[in-house]
Amino acid sequence: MSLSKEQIAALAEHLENAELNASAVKKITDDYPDMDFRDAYNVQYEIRRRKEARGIRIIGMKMGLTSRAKMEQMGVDTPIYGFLADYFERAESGEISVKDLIHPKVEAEIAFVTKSPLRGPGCTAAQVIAATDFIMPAVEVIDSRYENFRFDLVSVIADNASSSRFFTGGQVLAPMGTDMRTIGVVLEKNGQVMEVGASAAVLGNPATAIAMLANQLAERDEYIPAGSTILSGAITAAIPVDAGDNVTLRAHGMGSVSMRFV
Ligand code: OOG
Ligand code: MG
Repeated sequence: MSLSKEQIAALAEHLENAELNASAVKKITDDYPDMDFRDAYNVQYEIRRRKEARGIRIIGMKMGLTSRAKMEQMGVDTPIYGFLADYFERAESGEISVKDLIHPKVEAEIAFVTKSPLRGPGCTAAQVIAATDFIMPAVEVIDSRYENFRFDLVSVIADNASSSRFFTGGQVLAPMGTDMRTIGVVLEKNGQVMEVGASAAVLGNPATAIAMLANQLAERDEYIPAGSTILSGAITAAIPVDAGDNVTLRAHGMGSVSMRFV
């Protein structure tokens, strides 16, 4: 750990302002090259605390960089997590205004909704399946607060793993009887296929990403509460979107989720 309490508070305010004003900033490790993972999550938890102090609810969590496609796209090699605030969620078939965002990209994901708490260490994919109420297709809209979407792991963790908005919808599935590895996904923009993949791209099984989240949270004595919505991470690379774009995610056996960027 290299950051003082005051530095953590100042960095959290700086990054949250970048989010709220939709203005890009340079990555924070340029000024704090000695920051470590613990410092980075401390900044993320301080952003979370600031939001909760204003009455914003935390409705779930997300894993990021859980597929090879994403790790290669962003040039980093370790899965990370972030939190999902209530105002990140958008209704299926809804609109999303790009003027509130810096340089949004969309990702195809599988969302898990839990019915009982999940705690690490030692949390397994089987325990995740037992604690899952249902899964559904999700489109995450990521929006790094860093210039040109360029960062290192420590910087992106502090920036709440680029979280900004997400859509869920389509057809929910019970975890029992579903092979979570073979869910085929097609991500379309303006009627054109942009990315295709299968859910096993996420750590072999997206349930493993949720178990990894529980185990990473345990390092801070945190856990996944019942009733959480958790994004398991992008199956394919993310694609940039702009005003006027229509995006549809089709997931095999799970219907589709669509949205319009305005
Ligand atoms: C970090 C967030 C990655 C995912 O699903 O892999 C992420 C980023 O690429 O900006 O949400
Ligand atoms: Mg994501």
